[in-house]
Amino acid sequence: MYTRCRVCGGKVGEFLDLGRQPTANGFLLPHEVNQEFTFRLAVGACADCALVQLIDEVSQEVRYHAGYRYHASGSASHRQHFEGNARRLLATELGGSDPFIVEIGCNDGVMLATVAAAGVRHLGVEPSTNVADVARSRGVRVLTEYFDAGTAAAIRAEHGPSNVIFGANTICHIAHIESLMRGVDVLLASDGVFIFEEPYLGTIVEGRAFDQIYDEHVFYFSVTSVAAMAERFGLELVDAEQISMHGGEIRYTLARAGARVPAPGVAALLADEQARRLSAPDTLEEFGRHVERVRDELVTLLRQIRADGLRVVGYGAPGKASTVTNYCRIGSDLVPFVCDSTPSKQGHLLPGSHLPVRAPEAFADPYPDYALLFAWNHAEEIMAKEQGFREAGGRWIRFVPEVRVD
Ligand code: JHZ
Ligand code: ZN
Repeated sequence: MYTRCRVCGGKVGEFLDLGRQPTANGFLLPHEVNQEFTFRLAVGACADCALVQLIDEVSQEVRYHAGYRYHASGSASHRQHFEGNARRLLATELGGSDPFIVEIGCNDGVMLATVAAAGVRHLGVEPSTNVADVARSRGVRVLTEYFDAGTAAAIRAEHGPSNVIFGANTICHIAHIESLMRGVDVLLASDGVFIFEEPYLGTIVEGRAFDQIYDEHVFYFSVTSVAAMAERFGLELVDAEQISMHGGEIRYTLARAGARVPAPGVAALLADEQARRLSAPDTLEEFGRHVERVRDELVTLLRQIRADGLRVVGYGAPGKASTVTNYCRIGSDLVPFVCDSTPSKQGHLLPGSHLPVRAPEAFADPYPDYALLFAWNHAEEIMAKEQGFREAGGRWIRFVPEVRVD
């Protein structure tokens, strides 16, 4: 159990307890339900550096392994986003002679495949061997390891310094972030950049996206906490851009201190977070009370629908669905199944709540009266492909930022 900040050693004050929870990507087969692992999902904020983080953590070997379920290429919008990222890096940071890029947690190669196709030197560092193999099949070079100071030193010894170190939805997963940051310091070229895009505390707190909180997300970054972390390791936050991924993230760019002129957006976002009192205890506690209200309203609604003899099916089985179903205790009595397009999730049960996951075809067979949108960050893509549901009189239920039926 942590009460000390993983970055600065300051005191972490707990503000939200989402109860005992399984690992959010721990999909199970029916015969495995008796061996399920759980831990206490609670979050707190560091009084010194403002970093919001889990109180207890799940070991990385339990989270990332040969059966990791999340495939980053699973949605069209993600594929486009990461291909765009790769093209931009190729045109900017990777334009010099024989550049080298390292990606921390390259998953199925959704970003690096474009870099590999351009013939640029690269290395993905990915501990989950199943997704690493998919990346390799796309021509991506992958080291199946966890990224830390030791791995970084070995990479530097073999390949030389890195012009870009990149991570997307992975840096916030790494509990040994202190070792990761030392590794970045070892590996980064003197004029290199460490770029990472992660769920944003501002979106989670103000957008009420409490389902972003789960075992894999050890940290909930803000511009304030990332700027402080950079400084501790001789780096500087030189850019912070808001992007729409996963409902609202920030892409942070770190360079060696003094190496680049910070973009004006950094100071603006820092001032904004101060003005909004984003990491203040009363702001975070108010968020916690809102989450309890959402839980009560959602459960009341689902019970009413069942009492009226109507059907609800869950749409999407993202990691987020584990948090909300387990926190609200939504079982198959309220939501008989969830449909998801990821083949490796189908035929399995959602962790903790044990809702069965079925292929998307089950959704229309026949359409339910209501669909509970777990993959709300993909609403546009999903609504576009499921127009028939609305036409058949179906209604969508959302719970972020509020419980809403439309
Ligand atoms: P999606 C991921 O979280 C995983 P998750 C990870 N833990 C992380 O850190 C965060 O991102 C930031 C399905 N789907 O992208 C596919 C459909 O069924 O919100 C996925 O299972 N039909 C690394 O798991 C899920 O929804 C569709 O049409 O919360 C979406 O998962 C579409 C578009 C998606 O990530
Ligand atoms: Zn701290």
